[in-house]
Amino acid sequence: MTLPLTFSPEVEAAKADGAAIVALESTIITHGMPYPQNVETARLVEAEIRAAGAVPATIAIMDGAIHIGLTDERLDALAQAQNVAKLSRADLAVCLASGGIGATTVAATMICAHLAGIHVFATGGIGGVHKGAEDSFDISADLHELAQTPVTVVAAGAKAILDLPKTLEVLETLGVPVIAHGQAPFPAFWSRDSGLPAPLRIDDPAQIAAAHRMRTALGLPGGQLIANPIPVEAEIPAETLAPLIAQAQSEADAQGVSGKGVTPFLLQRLFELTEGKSLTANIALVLNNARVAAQIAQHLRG
Ligand code: PSU
Ligand code: MN
Repeated sequence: MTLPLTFSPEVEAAKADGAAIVALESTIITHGMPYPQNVETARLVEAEIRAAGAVPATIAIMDGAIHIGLTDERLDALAQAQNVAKLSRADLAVCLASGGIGATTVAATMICAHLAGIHVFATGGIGGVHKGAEDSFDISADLHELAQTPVTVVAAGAKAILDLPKTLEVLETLGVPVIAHGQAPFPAFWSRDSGLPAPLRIDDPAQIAAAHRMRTALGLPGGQLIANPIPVEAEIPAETLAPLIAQAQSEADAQGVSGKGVTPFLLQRLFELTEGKSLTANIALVLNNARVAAQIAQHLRG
């Protein structure tokens, strides 16, 4: 069976030239932001990567193929489509085999990026250990993917809707390097400081790339999580968010939201409870991550 990989003309050319390429996920488009901000943000993020001298490769499943890089028409169609599946490691093959339309989470994007020979990926925040996981067992497959697929993921830490101490513990257990960029603390998505120290810190993108290559040389599977804080001017203080997160979480519990529905529900409720401020911050941090990912990708070509 041949691998159902379809490259956009832009990414195809970048691969032929050995140019720097940055993968982008699509769940943030279909399940993380409302239309039309989702498609506007996706275009801004792509533009940011091009401005930083790299080529963006937004990844999604359409028409039975893994699309590496979306044309403008495909990006628009995805952003407006209803009932797009949220794909992780478990459901990627089924979506492809059945010809459905699917958005890739961090886990699925890492798998597809690796198949496409792309080493760096920018997103907003990774999935992690949910609050109350001791009862629900809700731990994102993103964490296990970081432990087994060799892609460097640039994110603004993990979302403050998660249990961050437990998320860091699981990452440590799985042997995932968690590397803060430009500061010592582990960032908490909308806020720069989670109150927890990051296990590792590297400020130089070239050194982040060297660490990526070193893992491969050592025969260690898995990637790296680069925890890049939201820009100062865009952050929402953790104290402001804490009561709103608690409210959103108790609503999710009361309504019996579970499984794949939890993260999209919490993000949507926070968007409403912050009167859109969470989305503005989310856009700023993704752009910032795209910039850093493009710098790392310059040192991980080919
Ligand atoms: N970051 C965002 N918005 C999102 C996500 C990340 O700013 O919607 C998505 C990512 O695709 C991530 C997923 O992989 O949420 C995690 O979902 P879960 O908790 O169900 O594993
Ligand atoms: Mn989950």
